[in-house]
Amino acid sequence: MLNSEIQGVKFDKLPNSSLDCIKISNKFCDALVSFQGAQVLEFTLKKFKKPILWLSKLNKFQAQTPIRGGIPLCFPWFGSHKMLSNHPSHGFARTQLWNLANITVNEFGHKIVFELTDNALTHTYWDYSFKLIMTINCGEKLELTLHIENLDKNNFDFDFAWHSYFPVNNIKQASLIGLYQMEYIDQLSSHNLKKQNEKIVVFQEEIDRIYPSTTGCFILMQDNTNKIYIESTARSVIVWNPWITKTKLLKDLENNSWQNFVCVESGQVNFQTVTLQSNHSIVFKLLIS
Ligand code: TA6
Repeated sequence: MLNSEIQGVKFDKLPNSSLDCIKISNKFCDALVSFQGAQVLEFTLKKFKKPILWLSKLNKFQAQTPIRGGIPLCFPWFGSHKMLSNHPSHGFARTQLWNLANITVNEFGHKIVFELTDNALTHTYWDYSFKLIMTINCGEKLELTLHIENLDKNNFDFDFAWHSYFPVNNIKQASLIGLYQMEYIDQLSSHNLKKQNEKIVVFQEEIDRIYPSTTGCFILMQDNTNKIYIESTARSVIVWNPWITKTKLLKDLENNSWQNFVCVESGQVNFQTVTLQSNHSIVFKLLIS
């Protein structure tokens, strides 16, 4: 067990689990972050007294099992692997144990820095040398910075997404602003390119859409008054809710949980795949408030 002399930092284990986590509390927010996946699991802004991330109650927090909720990182591919069906959905970053590089606190809150470098397992899935640095700023806003370094002698392509789960009181009263006139791929139909003709996205049925090129800035109306601002330097966004039938097929979701979350996932996917040259790096940011 790690111990911490830093104010507002507590190292612990996830419930009934061997997985390490960090509990953060400061004047702005409370947060829970797992070492597995460098994944923010919970984040509550004290001024609103409500969580701005959603976490499934059925997570068992078993090692190398994806945790449903918070902000899982999909890297170095999104969704199923294009060629190899036995490769993990959404890549390996979210099920790897990341190294805690640093934690600091100042008047603006806590900054946690996690790192992940290639290892024998990652090379079986993706034969490149790399380093990921995830910086998590827990303050008046939740800010994630992902720094991707290509340490390989070859260039490599990657997709990524912060697969963020946001709470809504009733999905049917929620809506998403910021996608008007953007093109999207409907994962539930013929995968052909469609256009967002309505000014807002509403949720009246299962939805699974990839918008490859957007402004990166959105407003999630949780209901008629409460809203969450999502701003990213990444250009793609994926919008997902499994609705009734799909939810029943996911063992880490309660049957009625589809009513209380929506995923608005910021990243670079599809024709926004990133090509990173050897010995180069790139940085993406996500701000949630
Ligand atoms: O959010 C888009 C998506 O690719 C959906 O198709 C669904 O598979 C979801 O991700 C959840 O994926 P997971 O592997 O976390 O169950």
